Amino acid sequence: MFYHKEESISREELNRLQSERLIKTVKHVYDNVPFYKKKFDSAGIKPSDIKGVEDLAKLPFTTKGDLRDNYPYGLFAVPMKDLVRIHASSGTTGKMTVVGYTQTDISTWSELIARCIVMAGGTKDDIIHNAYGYGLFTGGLGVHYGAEKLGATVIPVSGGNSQRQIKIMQDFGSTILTCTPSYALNLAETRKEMGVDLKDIKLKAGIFGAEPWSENMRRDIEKLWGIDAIDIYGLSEIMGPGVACECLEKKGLHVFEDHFIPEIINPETGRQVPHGQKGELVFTTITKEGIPLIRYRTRDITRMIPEKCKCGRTSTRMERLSGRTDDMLIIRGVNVFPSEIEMVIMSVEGVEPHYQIVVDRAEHGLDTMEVQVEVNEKLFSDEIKVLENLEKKIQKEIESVLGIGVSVKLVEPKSIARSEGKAKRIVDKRKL
Ligand code: DLL
Repeated sequence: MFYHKEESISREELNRLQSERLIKTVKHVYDNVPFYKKKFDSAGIKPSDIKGVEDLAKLPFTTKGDLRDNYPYGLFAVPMKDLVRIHASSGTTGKMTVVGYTQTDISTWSELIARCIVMAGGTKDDIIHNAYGYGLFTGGLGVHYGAEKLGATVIPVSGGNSQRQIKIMQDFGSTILTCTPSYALNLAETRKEMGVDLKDIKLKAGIFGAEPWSENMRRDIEKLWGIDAIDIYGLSEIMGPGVACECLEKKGLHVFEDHFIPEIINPETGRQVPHGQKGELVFTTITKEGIPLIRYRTRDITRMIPEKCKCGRTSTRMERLSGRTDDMLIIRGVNVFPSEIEMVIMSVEGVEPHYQIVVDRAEHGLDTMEVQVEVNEKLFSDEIKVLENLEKKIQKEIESVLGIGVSVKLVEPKSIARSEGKAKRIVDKRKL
């Protein structure tokens, strides 16, 4: 087992390293980004007030709104001539968020991805089938450079053209698949349709992320491909993929704390929650040059796992994401996370892992939620009674988890649009 040297250091050593890097980063942004100087000044904070990680909470938060207000380059901390790459994420609303990388940033990022591949059991002998989208999205190029850094062979196939993907996998001998979990399911379906036998595919692992998925979906993907499915997390503002990643224990994602300091806060009060409790994930980058971010509010919800991991790495782990503060649907006043619905759907025999949640507001003003779930061919050709009973069963289970009424509609196989990148699970027709 290979560890990067920072992965098994003691808490004290890590603390020292983080403090040193934090102090440097705070000074760097204060001196080079007018936005931070203004923000720190108005909060009455000087860089010299930050003596180590224990002072982190004195610093103000940064939000996606700040990035948008300073579109495109306002938060960059180095002159453009020092940047070698730009990425951007479109998001669902408004302006893109734009990030820039120096040569050192690209090198750090690549090293982190290399560490992720190793955590998934990969080595330089692997053939990485990279089906994350190439372009402004960080998934494609991020994984690409990391795979090369490890010395593995990367196939830059990008997303789409699923039949060709399967042919390439078969002919080129891909051993590790990297893409979104929904695309891994989509590809599994294509493989079956093409009649390609699993024994002609050499995949042994997959590194999946960029969208929420559940433990049950992991089980499905592992079975469909005969692989270890590893969860990778990241966001373009902080770096891209490779902010945290699971090891083969598959018990939460190790955060690369030598580069990013995580905090969990109560999204309403902004205060840190006790260790182990759920809340909003906040990151401070401590080695980034191009666009360092201080206490960046990710809007992602998770908790830190206090226990040590069996793999031997000493870094803290975060639980698989349970949703986003802005993905949370408020249905008739009740907070609903799509992940809770997914958990139920994926535990039912005979339904496919393809679903969509349609939210609307009825004329009388009440919110309605319909969960559309695909069934497999066999079930679909069954008696109507069987389908009705299954609909009722799923409805009851979702209702008992959420505590509100929903309607469930079983739909034909293949009727829900397949994704080649991030899946669109929620259709909110309400005009809020
Ligand atoms: O999705 C970076 C990435 C690429 C991560 C490839 C993993 C693999 P953004 O487009 O900026 O960056 O979207 C970031 O996606 O805040 C989460 O809400 C969500 N997300 C990312 N990874 C996971 C994951 C990339 N493993 C946003 N589980 C984040 C759940 C995830 N959600």
